[in-house]
Amino acid sequence: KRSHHHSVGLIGAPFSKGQRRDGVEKGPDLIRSAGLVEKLRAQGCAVKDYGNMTFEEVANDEPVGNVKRPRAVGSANQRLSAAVHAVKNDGHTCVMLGGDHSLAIGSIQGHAAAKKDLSVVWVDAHADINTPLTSLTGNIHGQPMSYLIHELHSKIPVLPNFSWIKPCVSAKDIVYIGLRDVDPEEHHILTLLGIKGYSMTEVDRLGIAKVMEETCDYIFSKVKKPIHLSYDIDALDPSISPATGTPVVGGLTYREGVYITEHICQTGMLSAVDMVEVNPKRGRTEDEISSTVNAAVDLICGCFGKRREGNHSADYKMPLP
Ligand code: 6HN
Ligand code: MN
Ligand code: MN
Ligand code: MN
Repeated sequence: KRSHHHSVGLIGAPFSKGQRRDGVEKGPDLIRSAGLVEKLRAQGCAVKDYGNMTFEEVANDEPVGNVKRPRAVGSANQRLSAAVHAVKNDGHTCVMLGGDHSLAIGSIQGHAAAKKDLSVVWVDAHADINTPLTSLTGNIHGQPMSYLIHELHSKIPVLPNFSWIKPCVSAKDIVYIGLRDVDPEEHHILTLLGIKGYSMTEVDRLGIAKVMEETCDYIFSKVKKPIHLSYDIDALDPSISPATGTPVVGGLTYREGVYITEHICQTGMLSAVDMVEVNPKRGRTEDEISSTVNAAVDLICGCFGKRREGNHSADYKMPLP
């Protein structure tokens, strides 16, 4: 069944200025330390690790209106966009380890630069679709989708270091899974644009298998576009992944979270993955941190062929007596 092998290009983006809490910049190294590269290779993937990006300090990064750290977030994402573009041009499925979810701006932009037409599957407790003008917190990790969607372009004010961003995703090519903490302003936007979403209510009603079947029917209804999977670890229930900046009760189980990745893998159309918002400083114990980090590793492994039924390589031969 699984004849193709996956070629993974890994980029670490230790960036945290899309939100207030430090620690989330430790995500890439922690996820690597938990054995991500070794595990992916053991399951038959070719992995090229491009290492961690570095982000320079931006002086005098005063808020613009309500928006915090726009210059740092804008320039970090511009550089990430170029890095993801390069990984895609090298022929890999790109895995971007965050960092906070503002990094989806650069990741999706860079992916779109290489692949033109994308679908986006956004797995998150939050919709991250506030515009700079609707955001109550001013944190850009709650806004990335708004900069990327064609239909919202006229609602986005000019921000310093954001002028390189070109909207690259259509509202009809987005599916949300796991929503349970959506601001009223965001709910208005989702409704106005008719964006497809499976909140935890739909996960409860339909079950995750039906949610994924419908998700893929929806995104593949016209043409099979490459999939950008943007996975916020806070989509999972905080009992599994407590070490994150904005945990919300009532989330996906570990099994539902992994099922999403297994199903997306089976489509053969996965082209880029973000794994974001792992923040060890938000874990109260070592167990809370390791549970969160290990879940992130398992989700990524699920994206690249790991199956719970077990795996074996095509050339395995039983030992003879
Ligand atoms: N995340 N809706 C809230 C805001 O600040 O706009 C929360 C955003 C959370 C963002 O978890 O990636
Ligand atoms: Mn998010
Ligand atoms: Mn979130
Ligand atoms: Mn596969």
